[in-house]
Formats: sequence, C-alpha cells, structure tokens
Amino acid sequence: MGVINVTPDSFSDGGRFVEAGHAIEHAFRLIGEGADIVDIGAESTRPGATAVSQDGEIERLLPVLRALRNEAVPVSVDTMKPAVMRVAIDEGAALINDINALRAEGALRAVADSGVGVCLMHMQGNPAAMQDAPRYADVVAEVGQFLAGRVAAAQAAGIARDRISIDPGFGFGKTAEHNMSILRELKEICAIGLPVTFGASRKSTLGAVTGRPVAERVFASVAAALLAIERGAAIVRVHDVAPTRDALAVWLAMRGQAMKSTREIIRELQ
Ligand code: HH2
Repeated sequence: MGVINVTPDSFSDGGRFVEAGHAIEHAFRLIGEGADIVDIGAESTRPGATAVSQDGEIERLLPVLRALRNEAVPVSVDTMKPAVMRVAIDEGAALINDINALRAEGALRAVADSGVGVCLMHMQGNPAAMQDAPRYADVVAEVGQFLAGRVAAAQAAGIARDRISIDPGFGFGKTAEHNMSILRELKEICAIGLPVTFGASRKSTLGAVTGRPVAERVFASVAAALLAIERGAAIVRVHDVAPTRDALAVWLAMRGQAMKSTREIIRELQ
C-alpha cells in the first residue's frame, strides 16, 4: 500500500503533495513502482497537526479520487469522518482506512451501507495528545483486545468479516518500546484471523532507533516492512514503494515464490 498525503503538514512528506496535480503525479509514480493499493489521506494525524474541516478534506480528496477512478489499482481513503467516507465511496474508493476504527458517530453505518473494505486501526487516545503518556500493562494483548472488539462492532453493524483488515497502529499512542513489542509479537495480532495492515514507514520510532531524520529512514522502513511481512502482515503501508518491493521480491524468492503485480492478480481472478 503506497501512501499519498494530500496535506500541508504530514510528518513524512508534509506539503509536497498538497496540490492535487502533485498528488496525482505521485500516485501514478507509486503505481508504476508496483503499489497494489494507494492510500490517500487529506488530514494529517501527526501529533499537533491542525484539523481540517469535512469540506476541506473532501475538496483535497476529490481531484485525486477522480484521476484514479479508472485505474486497476484499488484506492483506499484514510479518513475518520463518516461524511468523507461516504463521498470517497461514491467516488470509487475500494477501501476505507480509519485510524479511529470506525468509532465516530455514523462511521460504522457509512461503511456498512456500502460494499467496500475497511481497515480498523488501534490508537490509544487521540492524535493531538496520543504521544503525551502512552500506557499499557500489556501492549500486544490490549491492542489485540481492542481490535477484536472493533471487528465485533463492525460485524454487528453489518460489515462482513471478509471486508475487514486490522492494524495495530504503529506510532499511535505508543512509545518506541511499545512499537517494537508490537512488531516483534505481530503474530499475536495476526492470530485474530484477519489480514493485518502494518505501517511503520518513516515513523519517529525508526528515527529513534537509527538516529536519522525523516528523509533518511528508507532503509529502516524497508527493514520494518519486511519484518512485519515475515511475521504475517498482509499489507504494508509505505511511502517508498520501489525499495519495499525489492525487499519483498528477495523474501518471496527465498520461499520459491514470484512477485505478482495487481494487474496479474486481477487477471487470474477473472
Ligand atoms: N499511519 C499514518 C496514517 N494512517 N493508517 C493505517 N492503517 N496505519 C498506519 O500506521 C497509519 C495510517 C501516519 O503516517 P502518514 O500518513 O505518513 O502521516 P500523517 O498522519 O502525518 O499524514
């Protein structure tokens, strides 16, 4: 899953793709590099980022969604707002990626009323304050319990299990130590029995581990993605698609498997 932030203030690439033309160009670049899904976000979740209004978020998303509408690669929209979810679904999004796990009023309904997939992510607290004092007795168990609860809520609202992915939320209300426990024990989250999405790309924990600024975290991000895949992650959310695919190709080759493109997979399914 390649990340496109149509935001002025994302921690990793803030401001680079806020203009629709740049975001669209970047989306096509990531597809060309082999992204199987593109995830478009129009509101930064970075601690301290300024909130964007519902209309502002829709305005940023629309041109990008429309430009990608006829592409074979499924488009995911990273949003917490039910009204934005509904517009994104109408405009052809295949997946709603919600860091708030559909906890906003009306969010379960917005997804249940459609046939799209959903990614339910764990976050302790809210984006503004989540890094102030994250606390867990057992981070992996608590994240797992939260995700299982949200899956149950989604199913109760009418979202079939085969439409759901879960994400432990690397960096969302977690210290570097919590994040590393989650990566190390990711199999526990996979044991819930749903495809796991994992996103450590360029995050500050990787900066803490390597001592590198955001722009120099590509190798650390690729390492984290590969470790997550090895532990069972089904989707890795990354900013650097080409190097991640190279690492995955080596891992697959070691297992005697070949890398497939989205187009090849779709052709096989037809
Ligand atoms: N991380 C970010 C945003 N959305 N969604 C999922 N499912 N998992 C993640 O780990 C995740 C996510 C934060 O990264 P980024 O989009 O690069 O930054 P920002 O929130 O500042 O736009």
